[in-house]
Amino acid sequence: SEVIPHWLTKQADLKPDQLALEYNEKESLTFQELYQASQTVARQLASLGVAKGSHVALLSQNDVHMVITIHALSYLGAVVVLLNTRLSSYELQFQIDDAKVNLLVTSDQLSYEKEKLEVAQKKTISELQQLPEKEVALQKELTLSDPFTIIYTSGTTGFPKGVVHTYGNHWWSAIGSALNLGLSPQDKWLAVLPLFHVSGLSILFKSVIYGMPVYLMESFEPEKVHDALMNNDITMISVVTVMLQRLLEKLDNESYPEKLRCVLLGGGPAPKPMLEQAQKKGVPVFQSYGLTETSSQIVTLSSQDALRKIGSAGKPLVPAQLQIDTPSSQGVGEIYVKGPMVTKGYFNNPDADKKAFQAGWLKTGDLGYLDEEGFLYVVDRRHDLIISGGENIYPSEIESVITELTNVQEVGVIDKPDDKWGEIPVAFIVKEDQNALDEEAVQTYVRGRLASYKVPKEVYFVEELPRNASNKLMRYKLKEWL
Ligand code: S0N
Ligand code: AMP
Ligand code: MG
Ligand code: MG
Ligand code: MG
Repeated sequence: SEVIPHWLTKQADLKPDQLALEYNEKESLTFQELYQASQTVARQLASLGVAKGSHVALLSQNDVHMVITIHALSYLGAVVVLLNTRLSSYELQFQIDDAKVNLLVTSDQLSYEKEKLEVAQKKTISELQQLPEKEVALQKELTLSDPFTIIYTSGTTGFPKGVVHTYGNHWWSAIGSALNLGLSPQDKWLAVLPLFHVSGLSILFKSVIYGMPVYLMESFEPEKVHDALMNNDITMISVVTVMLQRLLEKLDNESYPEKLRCVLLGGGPAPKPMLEQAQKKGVPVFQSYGLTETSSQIVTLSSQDALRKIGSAGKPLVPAQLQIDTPSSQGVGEIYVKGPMVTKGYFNNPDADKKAFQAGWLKTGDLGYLDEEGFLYVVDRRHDLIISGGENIYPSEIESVITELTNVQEVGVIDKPDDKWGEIPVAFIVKEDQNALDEEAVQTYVRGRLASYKVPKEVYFVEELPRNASNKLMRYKLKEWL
């Protein structure tokens, strides 16, 4: 299988003094420093027995230690399982068990989660830093077909699936992006999207593959991001719609510096009025389409085409292909994609693999069409998927939790359009008797079990749910009821 020199070791050799990471507003690491820090942590992890093939889960907000730990694990050939900090303990435990995790590493801030979760070994970042270094041979090369990261993505059945990314997936994702967006020695990419999503994580690999600095931010505070864009020589930033909306609100009577050349927008649909407003304010938005399974963007619209093709997600990247499966008379069909950035499959889940892949193509479940020039328009999401602020929710995950409540006979969850989050989940419930359950009780129960963005914002109690002849819930009817 194909092998490349370790990407961080390479940059430490080529550009030792080049800035690799800026964090906490004023602190920074060069590639040489990032390399050394990562090698040290790799040896500390080795003292715990972490080795090639180990599965190490990381639960952390975006911070410098998270970046170092990810690179450290690559020096050991271990697989990183990236955990979403907004999930409940139940959801985290499912992923830890499903991914066969050997060690959990949490940031110090999230150490309370560590206490609740069951894993063979657990360490906070501070505890990790106390460990002795074990002298082991660290990887000098990366084998492109080796697995490197696992990120869970919601599934239609209510159980999330672990998307496995190889080094090659991340490599080709970064290369495809650079061939599309271009590279400049001045580039600096602002990472405020979570590193536990491929949207944020992919920026780290672009950094070590391009030799490009990353400006890392721990949480999305619109004023702080605005100031960083104004004052810190940022050329690229990745955002989801809700972030761009909040940033545009901050941009009155001024514009971003000329050097900000790309605002990469992805993770869900982009409302046209927002795109038009961005255009008016001179913000260089690049719309994109991508999935966790495609290791980040796989289709992108350049800002030059943004107005002419408003609403389009663009064209597939150089190494990628796209086709519309069995299009209707209007040309709408399921979006299939193919390319070396596409995952080879889910972790330990042959059923999911069987459903998702066909003859080398990933069946995305999304519906779209191509215009006469080959630009992609995404018209509907994969079955029933709700996207709230860039976070995915399947109705079935919420339905199965609500069903656990006594006095719930049946429940149906749908999405409702929302000005802030794009979509929010709402629930329709048929009670067994008329008493003893109100909206708040339902919300409180769900809040104890699922991430808070999955708590139905509205709960309606109804006499019955609309079902078709084969007893299938007709969600579109529920949408009409709204
Ligand atoms: C939008 C974000 C930042 C909002 O979080 P914020 O404001 O920091 O909230 P908190 O302070 O943590 O919590 C306050 C309350 O708000 C609730 N809440 C938080 N997030 C959401 C949400 N998404 N929906 C609804 N409610 C939310 C909290 O629960 C809390 O409520 P209470 O008080 O009740 O507990 C944050 O949500 C965020 O970071 N979103 C983005 C996630 C993301 O990255 N999604 C993309 C995933 N997709 C991919 O990775 C593939 C596509 C891709 O790679 C890509 C995507 C975008 C851009 C580029 C690319 C690329 O191709 O490179
Ligand atoms: P995730 O699994 O979190 O990466 O989410 C991927 C899903 O987000 C896709 O399957 C789509 O349903 C949705 N999505 C991503 N990009 C777009 C876009 N440009 N327009 C509409 N939906 C999108
Ligand atoms: Mg997903
Ligand atoms: Mg916040
Ligand atoms: Mg998502």
